[in-house]
Amino acid sequence: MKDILTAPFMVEMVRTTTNMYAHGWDERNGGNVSLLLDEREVGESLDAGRVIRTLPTGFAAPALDGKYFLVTGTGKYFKNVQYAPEVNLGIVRLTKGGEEAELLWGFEDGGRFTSEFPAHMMSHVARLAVDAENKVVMHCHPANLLAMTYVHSLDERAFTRTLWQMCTECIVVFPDGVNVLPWMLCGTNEIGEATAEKMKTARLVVWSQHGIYGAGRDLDETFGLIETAEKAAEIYMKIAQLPRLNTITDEQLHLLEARFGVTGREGYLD
Ligand code: 2HA
Ligand code: ZN
Repeated sequence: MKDILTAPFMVEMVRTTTNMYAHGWDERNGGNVSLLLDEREVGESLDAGRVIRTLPTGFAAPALDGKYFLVTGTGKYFKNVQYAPEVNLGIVRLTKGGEEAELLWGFEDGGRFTSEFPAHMMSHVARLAVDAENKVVMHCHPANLLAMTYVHSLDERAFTRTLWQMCTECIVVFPDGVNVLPWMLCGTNEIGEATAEKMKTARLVVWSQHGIYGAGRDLDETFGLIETAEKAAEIYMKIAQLPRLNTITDEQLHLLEARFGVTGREGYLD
């Protein structure tokens, strides 16, 4: 049996959560990440027949029955993941149509998965229906995106267009744009369902006055997606109160579409 702490998925998860903390996106216990694992990968370093504990999830997700996830723990600090992955992270297998999670590794202090588990699992279902390669759901609290939700219209087209105009690369990195939820109570099935609904049409979903969700095929890509949107929001927050003399025009955004072989969200460009 291989050492699970050196498994590529574990190393990447530790590096990514550490980096998210370093970026200031995950103060205290803020943020959560879930990574869909390959059964074969898990089997190389774990006896999948040995269930440590069974945890109720409080929702159904039949599409994820039998699937394995590496996930951050509730109340845990990203700052600490690198020093004690076996306490701050856990590997679970969903059973009973997603209503139960079998803990196979981690949460060694008796902990459990993130309070945002519903939003994560429901978002995995939504993204997998659009992209069979999707593996990651990532949530964090980047300051500029959050700040933007106080001063910018929450209209999804307007919000997306503003971000696209802030850096040349934005439309290339997230042509599907950014969907936006109004403020909602976090940690509930309701916000989970609302997030998953928004995930059907975009890989980024802003939670107003709270943070952002990103989805992607690996941890690096998903981190980069949020990083790019947050950079654009940072530029916006720097210039929002200044007279704007120049911008990236829709004509230029169309040139980027052609050059990089992407298509911006239908109806978002004039
Ligand atoms: O506490 O970020 O949304 C973790 C969170 C909740
Ligand atoms: Zn949060």
